[in-house]
Amino acid sequence: MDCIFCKIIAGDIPSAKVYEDDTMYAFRDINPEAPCHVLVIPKKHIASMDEINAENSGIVAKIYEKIPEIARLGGAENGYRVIANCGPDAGQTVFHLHFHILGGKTLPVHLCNE
Ligand code: DGP
Repeated sequence: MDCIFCKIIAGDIPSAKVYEDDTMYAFRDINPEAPCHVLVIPKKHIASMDEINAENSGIVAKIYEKIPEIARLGGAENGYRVIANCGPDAGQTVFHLHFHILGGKTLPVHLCNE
């Protein structure tokens, strides 16, 4: 499958790993927008939030259970924000479900740029 994040999971594209288990892989974003900018992805290919269903939502639950630990491993000691962009209006550029964890500084309070 021609998916850049599947290639990262397979080790075909190098990445800065923060955490890994049987279900998920977490690594540093190539264009960090904060001192801690980690992406958490399921090892199973799920294209976006739109593809979450009763069959695969357990994977998402496991990711959310692990996010506090991954955030701390990534360097967010004083809070963090979790973002999942879905579709063109949200600016999703990689169509493999991913959760951005941002922290390590005081983040702007607004939820979008306008
Ligand atoms: P989104 O806009 O939510 O689809 O964000 C995709 C993110 O993926 C973006 O912040 C940059 C990151 N990214 C894209 N390609 C690579 C890559 O090859 N390596 C790493 N570490 N991050 C990547």
